[in-house]
Amino acid sequence: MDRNLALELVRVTETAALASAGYMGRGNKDAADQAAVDGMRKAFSHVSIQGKVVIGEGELDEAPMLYIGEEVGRWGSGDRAVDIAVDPLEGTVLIAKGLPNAIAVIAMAPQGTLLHAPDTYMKKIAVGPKARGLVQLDAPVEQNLKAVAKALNKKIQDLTVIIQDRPRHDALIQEVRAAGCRIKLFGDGDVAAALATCFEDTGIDVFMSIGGAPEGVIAAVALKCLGGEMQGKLNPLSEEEIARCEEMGWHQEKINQVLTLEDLVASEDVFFAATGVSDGDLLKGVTYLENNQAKTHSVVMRSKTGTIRFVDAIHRLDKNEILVEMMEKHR
Ligand code: VTB
Repeated sequence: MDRNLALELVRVTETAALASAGYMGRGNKDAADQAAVDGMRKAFSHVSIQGKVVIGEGELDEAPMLYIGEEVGRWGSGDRAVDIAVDPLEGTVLIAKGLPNAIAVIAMAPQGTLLHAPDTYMKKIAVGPKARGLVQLDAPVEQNLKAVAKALNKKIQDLTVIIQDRPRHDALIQEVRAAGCRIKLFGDGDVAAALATCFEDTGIDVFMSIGGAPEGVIAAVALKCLGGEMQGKLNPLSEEEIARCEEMGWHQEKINQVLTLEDLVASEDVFFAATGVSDGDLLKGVTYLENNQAKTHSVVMRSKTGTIRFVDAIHRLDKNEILVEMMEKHR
């Protein structure tokens, strides 16, 4: 992939964010999600790729748009064949309640290189570049935290671990507390939480959680671009999830396997783009300005070149054709 398609991708995440941000605090997570999906799909048709969704809104029968297997992009004859992973609105509950850290996000990689993760839970660990290679998903929590503290030249009491606020993490939280670390609990949106480990300003050093496997693959693309480390292991929590794994050819032995960053994303030329929908640790959310304008804040990355761009944009909601359509439908 020669051209920096990341810049094309940011238009897609911007459109999803702009389409859904109007739903902030309006208590309707499904409408917000639908708006993001709608915006993302519309904007995709202008991107010069032959894209296939490998992680999306679900199977064809359960999602009308951006379903797994859907073709996205312009599909021009010279366009590159790519795997696409999307989460048009990562944190639908966050937007419905007006809480921080909702983002619109896309990951892209050469065809056949993104893990086709079943939609089940996944146990995950992520750290920034300085602690890369020093954590092991299955190692005792304290051992990992000590290794990270050493790599970051910090006292263990000064480490901040971000964990999703769920009863399934009660034991983990106890272990992190016993090790003496600080904890930041978050309600939803574990892609943003994993990403935060790679930016010192966020104050977040380690991400440990059991969250969605699809979100794990998306975050892994970002961590690859950022030089961080991420590992995962499928963690189906119900009979239904086990059946879903089996349907996709994940038998018990494969489920138990620790997936390295390489297993999650088997390419060194991957792209990631995210736009803030509500204000977050890394990205500000959409703000509305005078004269029908709105401002977005995004981050775009490419692993091959290692470039990380923060892109601020001011959009005219009454001039851009796609945005005009989105505003009519969703505001
Ligand atoms: C996870 C996490 C996501 O929802 O899928 C979570 O990866 C669902 O957890 O980022 P629960 O089933 O406990 O609610 C998110 O937080 C948002 O989609």
